[in-house]
Amino acid sequence: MYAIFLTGTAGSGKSLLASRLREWYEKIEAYPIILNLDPGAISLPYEPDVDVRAYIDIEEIMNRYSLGPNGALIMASDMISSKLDELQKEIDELNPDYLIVDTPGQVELFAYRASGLYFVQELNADIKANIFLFDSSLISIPSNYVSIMLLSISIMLRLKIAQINVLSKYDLIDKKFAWISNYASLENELIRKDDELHLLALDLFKTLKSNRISTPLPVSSVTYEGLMNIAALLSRIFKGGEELEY
Ligand SMILES: Nc1nc2c(ncn2[C@@H]2O[C@H](COP(=O)(O)OP(=O)(O)OP(=O)(O)O)[C@@H](O)[C@H]2O)c(=O)[nH]1
Ligand SMILES: [Mg+2]
Repeated sequence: MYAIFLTGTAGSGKSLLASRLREWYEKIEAYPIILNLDPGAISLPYEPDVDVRAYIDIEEIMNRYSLGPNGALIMASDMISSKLDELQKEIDELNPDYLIVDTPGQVELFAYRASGLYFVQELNADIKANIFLFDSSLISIPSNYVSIMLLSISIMLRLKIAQINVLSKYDLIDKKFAWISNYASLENELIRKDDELHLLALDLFKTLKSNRISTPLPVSSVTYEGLMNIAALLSRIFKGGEELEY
């Protein structure tokens, strides 16, 4: 079984992409399942096959510990690792080819606290990969694009598994932002501005480039653009490209 984690800032499109990936793998006649690992999810654009909400109830935590929604979310995220055995048992009984893991909206609660990290490390799967979503709607100028790239590097350094960066909601991008999927034009945009912060952004960008951190893959879960490219990259990570012809 291969595990695919979906991480990214709140509202970046993790849950909808989870459902699109499940559709994709079903289409190629593999057996994918989705694990919803977001205890705070109120409504999801798919029916989860395994659901952490069966074990962690935010409302109950709020009532029992007299917590507000934010405190309860932190506590719920910290409880995820303690439910690994139960979740793993459900997953193993289903015995999928691909496990798609939809993580909590607040990426810091998942990737920067011990519980989420423990879950990623201890989940039993042959190979694990992380898809990090850059939300297109947060990127309007080159320097905030660099700042989101740094967030993705930070997650990569935390989770220490193969990572694919994705530019989500690509259908919403103003196509005049050509620099968004092209390193050479991004560098030109950064050079054209000459205030101090743009110089800092330019320096950081050069570091990313020299470390061969690639530009995020443009993807839309609405038009399905780019979905095949994600699947091809995942296939390369998992099997060295066997499924590329699909
Ligand atoms: N136009 C467009 N909208 C999208 C796309 N992907 C997601 N959305 C919309 O963006 C909103 C958030 O999507 P979700 O999939 O719930 O995002 P999420 O990262 O799971 O959100 P949280 O779990 O709440 O952090 C929803 O209204 C989606 O319909 C996309 O590719 N294009
Ligand atoms: Mg979600």
